[in-house]
Amino acid sequence: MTTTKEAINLENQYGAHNYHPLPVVLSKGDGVFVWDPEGNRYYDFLSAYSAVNQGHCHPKIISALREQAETLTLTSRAFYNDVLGSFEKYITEYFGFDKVLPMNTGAEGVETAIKICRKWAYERKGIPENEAKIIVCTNNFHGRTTTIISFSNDPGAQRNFGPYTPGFIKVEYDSIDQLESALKEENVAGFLVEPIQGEAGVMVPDDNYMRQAKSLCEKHNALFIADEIQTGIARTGSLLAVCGNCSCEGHCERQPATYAKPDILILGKALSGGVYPVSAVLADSEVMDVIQPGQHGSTFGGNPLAAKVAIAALDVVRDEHLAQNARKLGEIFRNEMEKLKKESPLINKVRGKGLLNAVEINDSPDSSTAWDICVKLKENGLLAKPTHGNIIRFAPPLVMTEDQLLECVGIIRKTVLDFVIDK
Ligand code: IF1
Repeated sequence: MTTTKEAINLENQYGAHNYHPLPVVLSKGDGVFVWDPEGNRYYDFLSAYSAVNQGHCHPKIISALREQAETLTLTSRAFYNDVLGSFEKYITEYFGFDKVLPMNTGAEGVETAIKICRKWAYERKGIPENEAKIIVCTNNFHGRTTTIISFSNDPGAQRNFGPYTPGFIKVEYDSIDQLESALKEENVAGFLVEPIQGEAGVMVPDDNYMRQAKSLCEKHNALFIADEIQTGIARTGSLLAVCGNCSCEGHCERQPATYAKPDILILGKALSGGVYPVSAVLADSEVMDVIQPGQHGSTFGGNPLAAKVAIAALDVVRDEHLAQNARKLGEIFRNEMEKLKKESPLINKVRGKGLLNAVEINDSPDSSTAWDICVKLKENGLLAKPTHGNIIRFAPPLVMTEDQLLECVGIIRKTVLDFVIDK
């Protein structure tokens, strides 16, 4: 067994330094818990950035993985396979769309959505070739490919990766006025947006932002593209964050007024319960049918192993009522953090939806305070990591019980109240 020290040294010596992990090594995961090589147990409050909504190594998902892995893993799309069609039927009915284009990573899903949107603009909207513009938001995070970072405003993600892909217009997040004026520009093909900006620090927009954005896109014949890679799959207390306040757990026939159905929906992360890379782009036929044979794909996209795992992962979300649990526990968590805010000068703001939450620490984003608090949290048995300096994201697996959540609130409370900023 590799010790914590050995594992860290090996990564430092042989791995690219593209991350700065918290000083903890994980060697086992089960449900809401992870363990280090020395057997210390931690509550996981990051959930692999919301990829393990169903909990680590969920038995139903693992047995689907194991069974398919011993049968047929990869065929390429040069041939049909006996799992993909069933998955495509299942996921399109589950989310209420005509068609799905299966990929692997979230960034590939976003790139796929951008290509579909542009192709639709040229072939259905009649925008002149190579003139399509897609509106994006400031402080967005949609992945790390060259095109995606071309429309990032995070210098760390963008600098020295040029030349950049053109064709993107930036507007302020949660600003309907700026979106409306951008939609009036010529050659606008679509609007790509996170229903809640995760990496930016769990920025929750106005309740009506998604619905208003959708209707503005309809008015200006532009595609409304929702990146639910992090907010989807029950994380924010409903099946999708664009469901608004509906506590739906599967495609709801009610189509409540709060539901801002995207023209293109992008899913990833928890679509596989963190067991295998699976992403998917869903759209109705009038959009999806712009893609014809030979125009898009990937070696692993739609492989039988991914398809089987994703079916099991979505079953778990529905069977275990994870959206309802996320909604209930999220309210408790934010209430408890608001109480802690009254007791500690360290906490500036509390925000989030469902079990995607963040606490803003009352110190400069350039300070190490949030990081130092996370190191202390680790010592007290809970793993979380700051995003953007002074904001700590708290996102446990959605299978957590209320008792476990309250125990974690106790750990956070103790850690924050005992914490002394060393200047
Ligand atoms: C890293 C962030 C989170 C995403 C949204 C697309 C993707 C992501 C809304 C791309 C991925 C991951 C990437 C990972 C850390 C994590 C992250 F901090 F980077 F921004 F969650 F907030 N759209 N987010 O959140 O999906 O290609 O990674 O499968 O790159 O460090 P991917």
